[in-house]
Amino acid sequence: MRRWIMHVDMDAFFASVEQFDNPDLMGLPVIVGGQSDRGVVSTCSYEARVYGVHSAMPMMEARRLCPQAVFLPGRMKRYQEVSREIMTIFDSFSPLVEQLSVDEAFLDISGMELLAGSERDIGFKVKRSIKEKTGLTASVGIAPNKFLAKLASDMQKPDGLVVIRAEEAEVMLKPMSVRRIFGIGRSAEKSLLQFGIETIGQIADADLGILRKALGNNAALVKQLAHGLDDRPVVNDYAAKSIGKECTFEQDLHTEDERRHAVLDLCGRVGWRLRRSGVVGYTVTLKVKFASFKIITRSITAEGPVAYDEEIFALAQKLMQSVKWSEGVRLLGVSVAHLEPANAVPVLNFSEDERLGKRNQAVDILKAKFGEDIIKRGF
Ligand code: TTP
Ligand code: MG
Repeated sequence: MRRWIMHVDMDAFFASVEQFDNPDLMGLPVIVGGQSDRGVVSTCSYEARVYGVHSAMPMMEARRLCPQAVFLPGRMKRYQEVSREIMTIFDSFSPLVEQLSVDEAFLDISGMELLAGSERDIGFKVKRSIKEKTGLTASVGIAPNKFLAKLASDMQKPDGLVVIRAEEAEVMLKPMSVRRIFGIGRSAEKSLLQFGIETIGQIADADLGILRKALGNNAALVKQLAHGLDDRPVVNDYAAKSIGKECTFEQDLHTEDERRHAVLDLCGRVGWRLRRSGVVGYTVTLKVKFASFKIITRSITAEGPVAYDEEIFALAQKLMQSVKWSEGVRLLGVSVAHLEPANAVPVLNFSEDERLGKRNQAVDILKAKFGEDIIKRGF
């Protein structure tokens, strides 16, 4: 399967939120940041960037460059709120999302282009979804790896969408300044210059020994990047997270059979998300919302890690037995918490694991290709 990584970065994030919340500011230079004499600019709208204002600039200088701008102190709580909305949108597009900062994330969308038409279509969908739900624009970069995806999202800002293909990467990178490589700051740039190296193309062609002198231990990684290669995975911040899925039913469920089927379906969706994210979990939680809107949750912690549909379902069934089903069910949810990387866990029950592993792998291949509704299991 071809790897496709998407990098999404919101445009002039804090300033755009201010403009959206107060339409009078639309089209005006807006500068957000510390208002005292020693304050610095957090960010500014693209209308203010025309005057040379940028992030991290002293506020005094920004006032001098663009005195007619609207100056605002910023509302961190509000930005966090919008940030959460955006991250939820990302989660709905991919089970494998790595948040980098308040307004940007990597999404692993490998295989999904088979579903959605093309990787560019997925980019459009993400942008449209953000626009619809938050009113804001984002710039999207799509490429075979993180390095190129981040570069791509920056190439057509604001409201951009750029796809870089593996075969065009090296030629495109060649003339770029070494500073375009994430992690090469002013001092690394200086040391490279001592060896006459100014462009990414020159790094690609340089002798590794020379690069080591200039960059130390990072030399090999940087040389790879200069060739457009980067196999760093997209990693979930799974320690803080659980992976789960909920479903509100059009009509309340009343029978054990209906509940069992619904929970089985949820376990399949959760299992798929765990495996795609390369994690296993220990605690399974069942959430039930009854017709009366009363909500209960029940949790169980397994002795060993779980990631296969059958394992999650076995635990969820135990939880179902502990619930008093005295009324109709409006919503059911299954989630798995206490996550860790799958490769950190030694396999104990080898033959059983192998059997389950093969079965789950077959399901995963179908889901990646045709979407997760392609297959439903019966036990
Ligand atoms: P960025 O994504 O770097 O900037 P941006 O979204 O404002 O603009 P761009 O269109 O170029 O992406 O940072 C996201 C937010 O983080 C930004 O809106 C404000 C905050 N921030 C600071 O507070 N200080 C800083 O120095 C930077 C760079 C960002
Ligand atoms: Mg941004």
